[in-house]
Amino acid sequence: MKLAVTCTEMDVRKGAPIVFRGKLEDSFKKIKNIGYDGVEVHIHDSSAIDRKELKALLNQYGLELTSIGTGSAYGKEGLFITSEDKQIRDRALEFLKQHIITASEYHHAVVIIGLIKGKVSDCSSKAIYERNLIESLNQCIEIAKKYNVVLGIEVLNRYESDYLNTIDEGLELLDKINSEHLKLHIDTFHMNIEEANIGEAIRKAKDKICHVHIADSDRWYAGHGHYNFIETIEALHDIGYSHALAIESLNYPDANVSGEYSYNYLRGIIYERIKK
Ligand code: LER
Ligand code: MN
Repeated sequence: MKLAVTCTEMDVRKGAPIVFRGKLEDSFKKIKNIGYDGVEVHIHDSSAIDRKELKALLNQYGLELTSIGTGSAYGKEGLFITSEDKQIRDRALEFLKQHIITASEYHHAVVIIGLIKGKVSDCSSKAIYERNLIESLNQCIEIAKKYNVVLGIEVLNRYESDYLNTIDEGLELLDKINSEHLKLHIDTFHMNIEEANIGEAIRKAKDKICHVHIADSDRWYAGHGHYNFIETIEALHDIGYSHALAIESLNYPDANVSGEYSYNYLRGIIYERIKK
């Protein structure tokens, strides 16, 4: 299991769960010094970034790109892939396509489909929402297949999304779509709210999990709250999960302290419990 941490060059609000902000090079330097294996970069518009420069920076600091956060298209521009307005839907899909192209240069850089999937309440009915969701996901999958990228649909808590709140619901959706290019992306903060038995839910999902977000129960760094990380890490180990645990927490009291605490706390559990 690898440890990664979120970072972005976007202007994000203080309480957003992204740890390192500001110039990527400065963040990468600090992230590497802490000991992390990789980074999850939150990008607004992938077509506007210098992909070569991103790759060069990652190589320079020996960091893996584990995932791309895509939610700002929804947050900043109101774009979502279930919209009944075809123009909005197509623009959201184009954003995802550009992220897929960015991800295609890396071994396992998951393109996250979280907030960009939109909400049932943004549509006139649940049936329309589901129809649009499946249609759009299938379009994304075609592109992901072409570029050999995995899409991770994120299971979010009920206060942030009115659709896909539990791993079970995620598995039901995957059954309907059935593609190796669409898997589940889980998040400890959301699981803490929604899952009756987190270990059991993870074990049930098996190889359908492609990415994991980490924050404690209060969304601070791992170790600050009362989330049972031992249970989650043991369950992930049991299902052979070998990808990243990416810290997506508040950066309180500051990015360095928060990044360092999460790293040390999780490294300790991984070392003690799974001897790696
Ligand atoms: C995004 O990964 C997420 O977990 C949401 O709660 C948005 O912040
Ligand atoms: Mn998340």
